[in-house]
Amino acid sequence: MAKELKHADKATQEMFKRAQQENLETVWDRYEEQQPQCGFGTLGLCCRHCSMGPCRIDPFGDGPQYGVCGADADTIAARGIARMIAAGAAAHSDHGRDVAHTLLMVARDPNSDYSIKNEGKLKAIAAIYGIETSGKDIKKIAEEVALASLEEFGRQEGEVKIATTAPAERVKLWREQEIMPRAVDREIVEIMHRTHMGVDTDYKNIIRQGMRSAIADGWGGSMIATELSDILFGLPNPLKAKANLGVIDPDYVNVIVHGHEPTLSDIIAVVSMKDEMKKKAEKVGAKGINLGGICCTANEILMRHGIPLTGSFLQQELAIFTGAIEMMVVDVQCLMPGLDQAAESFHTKLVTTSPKAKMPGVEHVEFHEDKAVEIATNILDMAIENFKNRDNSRVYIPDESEQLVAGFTTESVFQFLGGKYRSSYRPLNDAIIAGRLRGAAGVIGCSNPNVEYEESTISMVKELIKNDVLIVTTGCNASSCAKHGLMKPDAAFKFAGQGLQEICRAVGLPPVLHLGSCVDNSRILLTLRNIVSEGGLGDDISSLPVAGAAPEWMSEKAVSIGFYFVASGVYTMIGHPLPMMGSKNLDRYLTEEIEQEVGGKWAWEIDPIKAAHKMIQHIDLKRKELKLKPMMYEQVLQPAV
Ligand code: NFS
Ligand code: SF4
Repeated sequence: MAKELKHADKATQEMFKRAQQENLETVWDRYEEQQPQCGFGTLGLCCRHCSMGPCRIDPFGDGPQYGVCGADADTIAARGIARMIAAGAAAHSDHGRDVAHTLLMVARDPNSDYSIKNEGKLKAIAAIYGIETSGKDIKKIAEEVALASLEEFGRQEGEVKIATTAPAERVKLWREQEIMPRAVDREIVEIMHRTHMGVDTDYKNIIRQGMRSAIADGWGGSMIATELSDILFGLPNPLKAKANLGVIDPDYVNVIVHGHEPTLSDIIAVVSMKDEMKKKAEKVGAKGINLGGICCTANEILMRHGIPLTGSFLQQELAIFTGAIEMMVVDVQCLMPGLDQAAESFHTKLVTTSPKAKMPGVEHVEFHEDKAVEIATNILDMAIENFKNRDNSRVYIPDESEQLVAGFTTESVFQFLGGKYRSSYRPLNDAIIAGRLRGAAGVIGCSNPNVEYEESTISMVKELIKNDVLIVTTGCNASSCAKHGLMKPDAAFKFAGQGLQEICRAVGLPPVLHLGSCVDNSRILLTLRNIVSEGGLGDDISSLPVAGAAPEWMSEKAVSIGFYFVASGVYTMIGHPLPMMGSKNLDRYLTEEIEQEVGGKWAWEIDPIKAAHKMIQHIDLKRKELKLKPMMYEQVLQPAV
């Protein structure tokens, strides 16, 4: 059995203890049972790409150094990483494709349950695709934008057009390096081709294709997911909300949406607020429906509707263990197969909705965008119906939740910083130039039982803000920051350095800004682009005093994200290294040589304080290269070891 979770938020600690007392199995228990995990896999030295194998390379040099086909450690490790990128980029981009399909449906179906909520952004995206908008019906524009976005996935020749919105210097470099993506699907397919037995064996060449695919994710599929979601569901605006398991309310029918795509969760959010649903819930003795979210779909509806964030990835089973969840509705990605067992131990009804993600024995209510309200209503009716099956003697909800401000975007952050009437990046750039702000960091990503839950995330973020580095965050890292109170404006006074504090005080911002879900990392890319175009900090992302990190990364999506940040020129830090340390050449390429090619590079450091200081060193190096003023309020920095 696992130990206690010393660094997790209090609700998680409490629920984890309870799970152990009640013999309910969690992700941490299964992680323990898997120990020791396979060393070949951890080092990236196994291959089962053909049936002459599986093969493995001896990391100590005593045993085999080549697979049956002759592939060495470099090739095998690089192929493994590239396939991770392919899977991650595929997941994000398929999400983007689905949103594009929804937009197309809205454009063509006069009776659609969705509508166009943000005409301004629709027109801005139309401009990127060269679509004429003046005097044209809004639905017609939507149709053309949807079709142009869908083209980005399947085009055979040319370039991913939306990626050309990156800074001009960056696009030029991608073209020179031959990593400018042609189309999202094409790059992913090409990874699968090149990593098939007997194709590409040059580890650098394999990784370069990986980067091309990752760029097609960040500056393509993910960006399309974000931008078209803003068009369909509205541009988020800063709002107050609550986070953690304490948002579960025993008096209500509790429904959790879990997964990623806002097409389902947004409509459930809207339907759950209807009076008619409240009345139905009252009939069974509840006060109404209480909706909450887990994983990135939580971030989507948090940002747009203020729906509380029940928890992050590692809390999905714990939420069910409260005994007060009538239903958990899932769509795609980051759904633990173990949820089924968890739900079986309680009255919780688990419902799958996507034809892409079914679970054996679990009820499947397929979601179709053309009957969105009807299906969402049915799902909520099932939850209400299940209220009577709740065993009140088993209900245990930790009384822990935190306030947060969420809903920042590339557009809204800087409305804030520029003051209400002057939406501009100038104040941000000026704060960096003047040395009030050292720089900015995107700290993002998952949580993973292979490290102490939330220790890395929270101590890294605190260390960075203490040193006047403004944080933007997304995904489960954002949930962790919220649960630990780092997204309240007064967090600046408790934890931030003096310069960052002054900025937060002037504009009422928290020192850690919630930019949304994982596909919304594209908002970070566009923010970086806007900082470049505002001027004064060099002419490419690689010259900015910024860094990225995913201290507790877990998924293949995180690998794709890391690679698109590196390929965009960002120094990118993760805790546990990518599974490729068995190849010294690949390690050197990713953490050193790659910088010559794309201006960004990887770094691995498991100690979050040391990791934060390596990021600060990088930021300071960039400040020096830009000949910026010394920091206004110099901190006594711990040296990075
Ligand atoms: Ni991102 Fe979101 Fe969380 Fe990690 Fe999973 S929910 S898409 S992959 S675990 S941050
Ligand atoms: Fe082994 Fe080569 Fe086949 Fe991989 S591709 S399993 S290294 S023979």
